[in-house]
Amino acid sequence: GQIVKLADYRPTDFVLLGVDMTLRLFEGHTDVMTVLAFERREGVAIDAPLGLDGDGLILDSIALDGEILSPARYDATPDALVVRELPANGPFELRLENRIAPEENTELMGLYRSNGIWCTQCEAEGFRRITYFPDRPDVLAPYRVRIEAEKAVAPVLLSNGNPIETGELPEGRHYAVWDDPFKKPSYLFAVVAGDLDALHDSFVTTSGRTVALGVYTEKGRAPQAAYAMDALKRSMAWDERRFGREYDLDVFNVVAIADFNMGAMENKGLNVFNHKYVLLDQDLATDGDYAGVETVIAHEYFHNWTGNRITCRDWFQLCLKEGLTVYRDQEFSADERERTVQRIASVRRLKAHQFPEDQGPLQHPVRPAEYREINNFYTATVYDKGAEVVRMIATLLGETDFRAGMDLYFERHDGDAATIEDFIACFEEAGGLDLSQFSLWYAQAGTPTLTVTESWDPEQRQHTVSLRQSLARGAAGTGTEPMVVPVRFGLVGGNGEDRHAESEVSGAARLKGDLIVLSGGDATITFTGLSDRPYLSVLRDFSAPVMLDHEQSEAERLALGRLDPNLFNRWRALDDLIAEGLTLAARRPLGDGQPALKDAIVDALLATAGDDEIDPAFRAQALTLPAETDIARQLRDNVDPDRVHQVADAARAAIGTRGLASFERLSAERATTEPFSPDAASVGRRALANAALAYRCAATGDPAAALAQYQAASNMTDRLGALAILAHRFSGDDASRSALDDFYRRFEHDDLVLDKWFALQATAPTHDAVETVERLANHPRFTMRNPNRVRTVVGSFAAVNQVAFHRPDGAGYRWVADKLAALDRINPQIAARIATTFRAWRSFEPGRRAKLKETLRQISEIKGLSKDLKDIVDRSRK
Ligand code: DPP
Ligand code: ZN
Repeated sequence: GQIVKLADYRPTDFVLLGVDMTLRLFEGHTDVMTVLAFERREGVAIDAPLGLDGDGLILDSIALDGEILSPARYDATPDALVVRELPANGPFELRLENRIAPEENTELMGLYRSNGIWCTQCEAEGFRRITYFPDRPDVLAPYRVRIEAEKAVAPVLLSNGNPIETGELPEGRHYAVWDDPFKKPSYLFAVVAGDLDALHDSFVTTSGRTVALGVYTEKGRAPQAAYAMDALKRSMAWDERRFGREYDLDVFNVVAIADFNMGAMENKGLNVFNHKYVLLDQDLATDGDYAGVETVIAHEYFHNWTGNRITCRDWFQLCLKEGLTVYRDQEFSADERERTVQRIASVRRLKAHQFPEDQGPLQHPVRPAEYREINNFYTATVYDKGAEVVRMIATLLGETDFRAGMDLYFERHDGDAATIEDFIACFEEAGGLDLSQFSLWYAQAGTPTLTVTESWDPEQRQHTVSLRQSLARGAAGTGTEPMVVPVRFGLVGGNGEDRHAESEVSGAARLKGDLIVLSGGDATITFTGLSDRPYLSVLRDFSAPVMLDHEQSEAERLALGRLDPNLFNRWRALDDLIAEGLTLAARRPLGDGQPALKDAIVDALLATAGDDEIDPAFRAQALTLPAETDIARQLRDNVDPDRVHQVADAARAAIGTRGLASFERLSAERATTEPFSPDAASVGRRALANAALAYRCAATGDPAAALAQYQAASNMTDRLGALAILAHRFSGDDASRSALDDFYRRFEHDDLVLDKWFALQATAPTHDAVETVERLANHPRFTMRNPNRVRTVVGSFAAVNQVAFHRPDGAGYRWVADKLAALDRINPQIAARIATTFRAWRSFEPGRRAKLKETLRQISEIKGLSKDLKDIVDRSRK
């Protein structure tokens, strides 16, 4: 495949003035007619041809300003259309006709059918599978779209913008015309047609315009869209309040689709969603599902300004819309729910997904400089680290200046296809500061290490804090210059209050309130006038995406875990102690008789968990051990996933045993069946009770309490929480089998719930889960055609089930490779995503390392390997 480079960017030779499309939908095929108005850009050579992108297209006819073109004037291949001898001056019109087959589109890019519903996915390069087009994000134009279909099959016809006309056609057909006055790139184009139900509502914007809202679902499921609709209205109000952003069209529609590669897609005025992020019902959905719907609805809605009104100049700038929009949806969740708990969840996700990516062979900067396949860059680095970079800008500027910078960005770049440089310039102006060094965060890949050391001088009563940053060169080969690292901190006294102290800085840093802005390799800050030694609470709220190397005694960290007025760091003090304990234990040989966690640490955890004064959601977070993949990452090399799992499991049993009475109380309390509500407080109580139940069962080795909760549950969170314990801790036992069978019988009618049944079994941490997934893949309800189903069986097995995927005999690797070979022919994008689980091969002990390496080689030799999968495998092997 060809490498696309940021440095090669240049604008198109022709400016697109407008798009007029007609899609005639029939059973088995769709006829597409596209009229494109162009104008040669000033200064472009008279003989410059017009090149359009295609992907698997066959051109049926082409006319220029109404005249059929002779074949000498153009070259049409499936991948490109080149037209020569175009008018020197003034606009001209190209009229193209082609036929496509949405029914045969298994990649789910372009126009395809899902359960009989026609829908589109065009980001990043799907539009070229519908028609020849300058399919790149810097080509913006207004669109008019006419859809025709048989009325009985597709009574609902939707596209971007506002509806302007509908009417009847012969032979039971009808049509609708949609007009989108906002110039947009082709990746935001969308069409949906089918027999859909809808939930309707409206929203009055701050300037008094009424927007008609619709959430479309498969027949009979509209009531399940109620929470999505509520989240949408809250998102619209929040964006007005927080960022002054008002919605701009007369309608806003969301459509829930069963077969969808991504979570959702922010098409202008017509968001298309994976139905997993729309449909909810307390009997069918967990609290996590509710949170997912809220986040994704908000995220896609927020794209209307950060992504659509201001889009990206090229795909290298993907983080311009994604990092910023993730930052915005995280802020929304923080405002709507509980800030610290949301922050803990985001940091956990960053560490679980982005850190390993940034420290392995698929490493790339937040703004990559080159790619072979853009679909492979919708990554944790672009999204989540991209959001962290925006968060750091907000931290450095402070609330007022950050908002001023955002306002300037919206004002200056509305209607533009912008770059990171454009974005940064707005904050430089608003904050009156130079962000050129800061911008290295976009260009340098890798996770920096921040090393912090302290020394207390009892004579002088002064505390010296030294900070040092370092960045190792990784697979991306980008620079390792010192960056601007905002370090939020506090000096905590024994009374749990932040001390104020005089300070003096030496080295490359400055102090701004509770922020140390480190800008060079190292700096030292001396705090004076202290009565006694404070506890240093550093990197509060995870103010920069770095690995913190802070040598601090266990006693100090236990004190901060109790006292720190910054709740995030109170959580982290304990979490770090636990992670460190587990990492050390995993390095020791099996059965050395030493406990995984010291009693003092367990007691601190139990004190937090049992303290009814503390928010239950926070206590549940505290009880959630670091992910085994995160422990593996911290081990760095010679990882044995079985050992990591044994250590984590032993820790759970030890915590459960020591806190049994408390866990019995906490898990039983909530069995007093309070009525279901998805609000944050109720969610926190359920999370705590379910965590307590898991520890209780880990301690007793008895599934009875889980089985009782499974049977008595009045909502899916409690039911699934109990089932997860049965399926994982008691995998293979009668209690587990009968509960799984019961769950299947209860919910087999609902594919989204069935996914949970598949996922729980695929992730059971036992070696025989390899045989389980083989059985699941042969289950009549398994299909490679539904991305959610593939992700729950193959994807979660490979990404989550560290014990079975990494079974020492290599059977897990072989099974996944086998599935990837089949999947790649159907949906290469999903295959490539799942294949990223092989990337960490170097970090394992020699046996697994060799087998992983060999499996990667075998995958690379699959005949007809897609560009998507080949790109991941090639980069992973390096
Ligand atoms: N639809 C995906 C998202 O919103 C890609 N833009 O992140
Ligand atoms: Zn997005």
